[in-house]
Amino acid sequence: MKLELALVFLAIITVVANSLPAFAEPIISVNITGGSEAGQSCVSENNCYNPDVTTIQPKTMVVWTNMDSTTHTVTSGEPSKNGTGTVFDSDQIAPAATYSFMFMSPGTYDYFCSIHPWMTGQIIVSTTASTSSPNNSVTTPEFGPVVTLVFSISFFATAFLVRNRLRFRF
Ligand SMILES: [Cu+2]
Repeated sequence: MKLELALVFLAIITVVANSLPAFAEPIISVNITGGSEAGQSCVSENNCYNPDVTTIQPKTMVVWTNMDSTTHTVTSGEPSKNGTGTVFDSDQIAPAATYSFMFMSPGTYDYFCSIHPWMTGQIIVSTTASTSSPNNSVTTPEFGPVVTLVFSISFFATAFLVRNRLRFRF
């Protein structure tokens, strides 16, 4: 009887573990390129933010990582227009630090660095496009380790129960 209960318990754990990706939002990363404060090269190569244009689905988290040795910002809007920073504004991102923003609604979101306004980027949120970018892969956070953990627990629990059953009942 205990073994049957344990197997039901393991089945429930397995179902819960398999449903986790439904709750984990995709994450995509954009790098703030080293040397961006100097201007010229990243502007001509369109990679001050790398990639400078990223297309994602709604409910995708974008994480900007400052790979430069100086402070930058991720500020919504265009530097030549009013109302910048109204959708999102990272404030100052220190070297090696990150800023994250979850995009919920479809649309085209321009952004720039308020300290170095020649640095521009764009996030396109589209329900029809798949989440993609040329330099990064989409990751589903914390699902891999959970699966491994659950599998390990299930394996050892089953082995333990089978061993006990063999010892006590046969
Ligand atoms: Cu900057």
